[in-house]
Amino acid sequence: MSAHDTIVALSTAEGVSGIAVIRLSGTEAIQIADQVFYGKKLIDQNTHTIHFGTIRNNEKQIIDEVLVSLFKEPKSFTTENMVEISCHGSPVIIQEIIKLLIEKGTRLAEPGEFTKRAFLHGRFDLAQAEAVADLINAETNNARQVAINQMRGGFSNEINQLREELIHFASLIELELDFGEEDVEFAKRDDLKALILKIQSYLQKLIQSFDQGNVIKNGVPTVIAGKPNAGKSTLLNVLLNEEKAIVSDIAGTTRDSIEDEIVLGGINFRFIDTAGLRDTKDIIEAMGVERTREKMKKASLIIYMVDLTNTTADEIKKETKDLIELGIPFIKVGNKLDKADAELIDTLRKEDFIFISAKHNEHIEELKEKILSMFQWSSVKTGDVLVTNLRHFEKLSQTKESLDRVLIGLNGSVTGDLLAMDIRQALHYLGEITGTITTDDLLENIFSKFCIGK
Ligand SMILES: Nc1nc2c(ncn2[C@@H]2O[C@H](COP(=O)(O)OP(=O)(O)OP(=O)(O)O)[C@@H](O)[C@H]2O)c(=O)[nH]1
Ligand SMILES: [Mg+2]
Repeated sequence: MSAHDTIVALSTAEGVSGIAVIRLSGTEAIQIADQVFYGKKLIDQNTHTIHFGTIRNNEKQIIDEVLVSLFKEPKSFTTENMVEISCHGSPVIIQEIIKLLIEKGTRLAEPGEFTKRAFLHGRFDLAQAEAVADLINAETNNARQVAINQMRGGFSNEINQLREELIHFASLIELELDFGEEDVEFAKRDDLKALILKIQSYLQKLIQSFDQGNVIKNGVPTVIAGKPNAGKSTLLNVLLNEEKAIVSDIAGTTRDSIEDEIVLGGINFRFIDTAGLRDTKDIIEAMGVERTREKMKKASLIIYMVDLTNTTADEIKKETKDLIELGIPFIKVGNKLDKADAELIDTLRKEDFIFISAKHNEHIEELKEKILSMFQWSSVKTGDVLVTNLRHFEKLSQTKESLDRVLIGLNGSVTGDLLAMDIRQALHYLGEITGTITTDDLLENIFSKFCIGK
């Protein structure tokens, strides 16, 4: 099928709504719309105009009254002819209109196909196309801002420019190779080294931004862990402001993990309440404890909670040691402050504990501040460039590794052909980020994750 065949899809959400938008894109989009739209003749109208009329499946039967927006190539999202039909948001109307358009020669779009076409026609590069999906899926204001910064250019321009400079050197070195035995040096090694150092420092900045970018895009899985009865479920409920988990004074109440998300300081936290850690003969509880350990390993943050009325400094020392071995950042929380022993509190104060009463909602704000302080940065602003996409992060890291090898080669005066190989490799990885180099598999992988209609 040609890339220009005309595709159709509902671009607004499924279900009943005030208005729904059905989108068409392709060479024939306007002619096909003209066959079902009764009002003005669309083909004679200017681009970027809106027209009122009816959609009919024959001269007589009106399916709906609609507004049609026209976008003539190349001034559209996909750069192809596009028509957007705004109809009433009833699933029956939507279905009838799409059915009719398919009868007239369009086909149903695949997931992400509008964006894919925009990319293939050079409307934007691959990293920007991926940012479109991130923008739609943004769950916090920060995530929205990062996505829109990337969609509007982000690191694409810089990477493309650095890539161009590197290509220049690669071709000079390859030219040297053509001269074989003769001792020529077209590519000045000092200049090449300076360029690579410049690229490395830019890559390093981007790679480092992933820690923050990843948190902004994917949120922070935060496990609440500790012994049975410490008050973990009570804390989860207080944080969520909802009676989500069962609380009881029976040790071993929570068996499965229970989780939910809240936004704190512009970051999405997924709090995970878990079965209390202890050796138990109860098979189900033991499975729950195993699950807790799994969740802890995958967490980005652990809230380690102790029951101040039922623990000792020695016990805490041992548990903290286990946590340090796990290597995941954790916050130490002493619960049941209302009934706690003053002496124990004094001892733990030196250990950087936060004291709360989950049941009485005391010092919870302090705990929230502590949690946020683990991710301290100011909120994302227009123009800030952060890497949020794992694929980009991996490609950037691979580019950097290839360039590391070029630098080592330059310092050890390696032959031109080896240098050229590593430079080509770096160029390949850079090209994959912005999509100068793509494969069908890569595109399929990226766009299949989009929704239909985008
Ligand atoms: N006095 C006091 N009691 C509390 C506090 N927080 C929780 N509790 C009580 O401690 C008991 C255990 O609370 P849970 O939240 O079920 O404890 P848990 O850590 O989830 O326990 P498991 O699910 O068994 O691992 C309940 O009776 C709570 O009411 C507190 O701040 N002060
Ligand atoms: Mg519990």
